[in-house]
Amino acid sequence: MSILQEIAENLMKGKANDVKALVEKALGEGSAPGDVLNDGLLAGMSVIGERFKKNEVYVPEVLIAARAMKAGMEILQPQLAAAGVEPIGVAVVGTVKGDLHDIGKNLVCMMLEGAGFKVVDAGIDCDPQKFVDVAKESSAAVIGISALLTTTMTNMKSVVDAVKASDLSTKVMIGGAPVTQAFCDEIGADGYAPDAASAADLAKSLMA
Ligand code: B1M
Repeated sequence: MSILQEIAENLMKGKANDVKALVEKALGEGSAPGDVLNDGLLAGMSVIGERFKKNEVYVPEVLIAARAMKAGMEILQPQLAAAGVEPIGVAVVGTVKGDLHDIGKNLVCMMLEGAGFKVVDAGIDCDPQKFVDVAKESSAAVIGISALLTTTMTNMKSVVDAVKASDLSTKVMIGGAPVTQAFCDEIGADGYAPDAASAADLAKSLMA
């Protein structure tokens, strides 16, 4: 097994310390930072994402894999910057106004990072203008909005409207337990994803 495959395997098992050590070793042995990212960390995270979609692994496994990815990224990030490796795009993610649930939103952030995005977490209870302002500041390609309550999902339309009224060309995707494709069509959002791994796929396709 190559060292990059070893990184992917250990990330899938959530072994943060081993991932960190393997990333250091791979860089020390001369692996390119972009290869360590794509064929090591992102390869492992993408398998976890697929397994999560198929209900073969659950939230805890995703969280520990994401923690291992973070550990590897701490070592890799400066090397990536030095090598001029850019994220595939910026995604701003937040929970809609009035809504304090953030576990699903955090999973979406992790999956987007695992797919190669730079993620700006706008937090919870975000009003429409906050999404617009953060997207402008970060030159975001995608805005992701999460809602867990039937009473707050309706606030997603205000975000879609605020983005349309601004000079942004940022795509808006939505998700969360009560949200559906029909609701997405109704409020004019650019896309709906039923789970965090699908959100990462959707974000990539919205950018394409
Ligand atoms: Co609340 N809560 N809660 N809650 N809570 C629910 C959502 C509820 C279904 C419980 C119930 O009654 N059975 C219910 C909503 C009913 C409804 O509207 N239909 C409810 C309620 C009513 C409330 C309060 C109003 C309770 C009260 O105070 N009377 C209150 C509201 C507070 C507020 O937000 N203003 C409230 C508060 C809370 C806590 C603070 C106690 C806590 C949140 C803690 C936190 O998030 N830090 C909490 C919790 C934990 C839950 C449950 C138990 C779990 C939610 C969760 O994290 N699930 C939930 C019941 C349940 O689901 N069993 C419930 C795990 C998470 C991984 O799933 O967020 O769905 P989820 O994310 C999924 C997908 O939906 C998707 O990807 C994720 C996984 O792949 N996804 C996206 C999510 N966002 C996405 C965005 C995307 C794409 C996909 O693109 C951008």
